[in-house]
Amino acid sequence: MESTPETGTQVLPARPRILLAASGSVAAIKFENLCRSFMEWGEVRAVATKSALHFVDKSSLPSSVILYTDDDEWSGWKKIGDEVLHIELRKWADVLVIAPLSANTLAKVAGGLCDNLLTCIVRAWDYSKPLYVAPAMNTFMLNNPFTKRHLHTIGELGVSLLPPITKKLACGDYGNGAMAEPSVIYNTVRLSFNESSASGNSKDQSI
Ligand code: PCO
Repeated sequence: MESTPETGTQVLPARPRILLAASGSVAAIKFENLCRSFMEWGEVRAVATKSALHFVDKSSLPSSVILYTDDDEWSGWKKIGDEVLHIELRKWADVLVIAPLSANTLAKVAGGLCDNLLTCIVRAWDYSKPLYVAPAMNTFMLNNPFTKRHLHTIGELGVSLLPPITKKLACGDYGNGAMAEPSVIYNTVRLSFNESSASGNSKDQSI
C-alpha cells in the first residue's frame, strides 16, 4: 500500500491488488466463486498449490485472473538478476487471502516452512499488509490440538482468521471445518481492509 511522502499517511487504493490463494482442501471447489467476488472490488491474481489443483477447475476461472502455480515459480528464472515470482507477488499484492487454508498449509506456514509458491509468498510476507486465512478441514483435524497451536502462532504474526463453519462436510461427516461462505469471506475482507486502511493499521483484526 502506498503512502504520501509528505505525511506518511496510507492511501487507500481505489482498486486494491488482491492475491487470492487456494491450498489443498476440497473447499477449493469454491475458488472460482471467490475469484469472481473479489474481481468486483479489485485486481485479482491467483495462486494454487499442487493439491488445490485437484479441486480448482482452471478453465472456469475468469480470463482476467492470472493463475500462478508451482511450475511458474522457476520456469521464468534463467539467470541471476531475473525476477523471482514469490518475491514479485509479495511486492505486488496489497492483501493476501488464503481460502481455503488446508491443515497441511496451516502447519507449514506456522512452522515457517516454504516448499512451494504459496508458502514462499507467506514466508516473505510484509505483515504491515493484511493476510487473511479461511481454514477448511475435517472436524477431527480442526479439533486436533495442532490446529489451535498453529492458528495461535500465525495470529501472533498478524494473520486474520475467517473462521470455519459447521455443516455437512465433503466426506459426509457433520461438524465444524467447512470453509466460511465465499460471500462472508469477501464481505469480511473488504470491510476490514477498508477499515484498517482508513485507520492506518492493517493489524487490528488479528486472531
Ligand atoms: C474433507 N474436508 C472438508 C472440509 C471442507 N469442506 C467444506 C464444505 C464444502 C461443501 O460445502 C466441500 C465446500 O463442506 O468447506 O469437507 C474431509 S471430511
